[in-house]
Amino acid sequence: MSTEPEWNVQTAAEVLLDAEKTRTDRGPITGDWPGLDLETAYDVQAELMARKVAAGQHIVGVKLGLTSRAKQLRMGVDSPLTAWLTDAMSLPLGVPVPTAELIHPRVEPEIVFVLGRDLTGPGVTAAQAMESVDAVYAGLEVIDSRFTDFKFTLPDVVADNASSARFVIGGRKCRPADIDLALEACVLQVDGEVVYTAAGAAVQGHPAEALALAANALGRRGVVLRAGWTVLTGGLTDAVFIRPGQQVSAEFTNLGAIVLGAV
Ligand code: 0L1
Ligand code: MG
Repeated sequence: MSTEPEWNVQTAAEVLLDAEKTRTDRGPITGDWPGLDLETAYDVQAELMARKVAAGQHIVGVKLGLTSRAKQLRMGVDSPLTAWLTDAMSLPLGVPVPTAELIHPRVEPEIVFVLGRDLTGPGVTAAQAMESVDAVYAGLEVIDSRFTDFKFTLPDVVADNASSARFVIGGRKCRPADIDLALEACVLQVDGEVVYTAAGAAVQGHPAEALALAANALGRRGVVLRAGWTVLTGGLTDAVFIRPGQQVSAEFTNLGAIVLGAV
């Protein structure tokens, strides 16, 4: 008798949560379940998040993934996606990445919005999206795909909540009107060596476009972006591995610098 799971939304969510809990990477779900389409993958993501919420986590915002060409080229996936942030993913500034809790963490620099009012799509333009933003911050996202070697298709990474693991928000709060975010530069270093550079325009031409994209995509699924939520607009550059003892830093023109260690 076969011991293969019967693939459906529930079993896929269970398999991904188990991989996260046991720190065990696996092959893509689409290898076992070739019929997993994008819409069903978002259902898996929703089921996975419902289980995290039932276990006590709270939704604190949304994240976009694969919004820059650098990320799309590296991952071989050419479409942006949305996913969720919970309080359990938030790493306070100055606290190192707990690598023992993760599989193969990588870090990427992001421009982060905190919303001052609700934002309801579809039909939202980038300019309208920016009107809902209260503050802009520098950010670092720690991603940790549950798939071996970060190899996945779009439905796989959507189901896996876009490789979410941890995120850090910088200490300098900026007003959106005070910065040209398309021209905001970022230098990413590992142990003092410059690895990647980018400007805010790397994210969909302007990070506000990414915010509008999230509002519109989630609006079509009946979800409103709430005042107070954090929005990670997507990696500006490719991500770098972080190992115990290493230090990754992102220095922005106006948003300040974030340094992230690892234990
Ligand atoms: O910000 C991002 O583009 C995150 C993408 C998540 C998928 C990944 O690179 O593992
Ligand atoms: Mg990211």
